[in-house]
This record gives sequence, C-alpha cells and structure tokens, in this order.
Amino acid sequence: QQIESIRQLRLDFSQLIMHHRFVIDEVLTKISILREESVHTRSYNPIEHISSRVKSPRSLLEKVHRRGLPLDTEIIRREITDIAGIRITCSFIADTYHVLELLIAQNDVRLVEVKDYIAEPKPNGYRSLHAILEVPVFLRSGPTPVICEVQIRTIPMDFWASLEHKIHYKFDGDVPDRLVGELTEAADAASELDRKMERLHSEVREGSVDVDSGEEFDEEA
Ligand code: 0O2
Repeated sequence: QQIESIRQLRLDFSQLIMHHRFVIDEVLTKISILREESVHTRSYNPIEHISSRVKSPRSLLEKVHRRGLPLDTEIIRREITDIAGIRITCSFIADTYHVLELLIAQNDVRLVEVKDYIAEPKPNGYRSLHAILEVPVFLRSGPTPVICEVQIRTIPMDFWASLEHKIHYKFDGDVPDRLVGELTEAADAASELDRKMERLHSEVREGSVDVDSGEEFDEEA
C-alpha cells in the first residue's frame, strides 16, 4: 500500500515537472514569435536575451517543505508559481512593459499576478517586472492550464541581480554590511544607467539626433 502511494507520488511529480517543461516551450514560442515579428515589421528588437529553467526536483521539494505544504501535486501546482521560469532581458525599461503587454494580450494567456519591482524596487535595490501567467499546454487529454513565472528586466537590472544572487548565496544570506552598502550603490548606478539609456534612445528615435547607423553584427540566438 505504502509502496504503491510512493510510486504514484513519483509519477505525479514527474508529470508535474513535464507539464512545466511544456509550458516553457509554449511561452518561449510566443516570445520568439513576438520578437521576430517586431524585427520584421518595425526593424526593432525589444528583446536582448531569453533564458528559462524548470525548478530542479530538489529545490522544488525544499520550497514545498519551507512553505509547509503537503506532498500533493495539485496543491503544489497551485501554490508554487515559479516551477517554470522564463527570464527576458530587454534593452530599455519601456520594452519590458511592452513585451508583457503583448504577451498578456494573447487570448490564451491569463495574467494571474504582476509584481512591478521596477516601479517599486525591493529594499535591497532589486528591480524587475514579474508576471505569473497561466497558459494552456495541449495534452492528449486536452488543453491543461499550467503556471509560468516570467521575469522581465533590462540589461543593467539583470547584471545587478545576477551578482547580488551570487553574493547572497556565497554568504548564505548573511551578506556583510559593507557589501550590502556597495550593492545598494550599484543598484542606484544601474537605475541611473537605465534612465540615461532610455532618454538617449528616445532622443534618437524621435529623430532629434543624427545617427549614422554604421555596420552591425548579425543577431544570434
Ligand atoms: P531563483 O534561484 O532565481 O529561482 P517566492 O517566489 O515565494 O520565493 P516571492 O516574494 O513570492 O518569493 O517572489 P518574488 O518576489 O516574485 O521573487 C522570486 C524570484 O525573483 C526569486 O526566485 C529571484 O529569481 C527573483 N528575486 C526576487 N528578489 C530578488 C533579489 O533581491 N535578488 C535577486 N538576485 N533576485 C531576486 P528565487 O527562487 O529566490 O531564486
């Protein structure tokens, strides 16, 4: 009896992970279509980089334990919203909001929640636009809604967040005050860079600055 329920749990877990891999594929396809279409029709690429990951079973189980949830995949599916994660890096702040608007305008995408850490950065300086989306994956049994977390940020926001993440893990969360202070300064500098780049970009776009387009590298990935 107990062996049978363990076997069932393993099966449910691998199915849960598989469904989240599928939702990543669905959302990645949507994003690359939006990106290619924008390049084609506006000669403008709002997206610099896209990465994705499915939470490892180990870190998923740790989170389930931390949150005091039962080992029930239906509950985990509902409560843990970052099993499937996609990160989109844009050049400019305006692009982050625009990409999200385009995604949620699609009628099979349901916006569950938005956390706008660009408008309201976390106290440590973390900035990013987070959206929890629910998107159907087309299984043999029919369309099944699956949740996916999309983080959209600019290059400076991403640069800052990856370093902060490394430092956080290196010190196991107990980051020395001096480094915390320096990270806050770096967050301010990243924010200032974003503002400056946005301003320059809109000046160029509005045509008040003469630009010689010159040669460009071919786009990869
Ligand atoms: P990883 O390794 O990137 O997956 P929760 O999702 O329940 O843990 P919350 O507050 O509901 O927490 O979610 P929130 O605020 O939307 O943030 C979740 C994710 O955003 C984190 O996932 C990070 O990826 C990123 N994030 C949030 N705050 C920070 C921050 O201060 N610094 C950095 N570098 N990233 C941050 P994980 O699971 O913590 O990490």
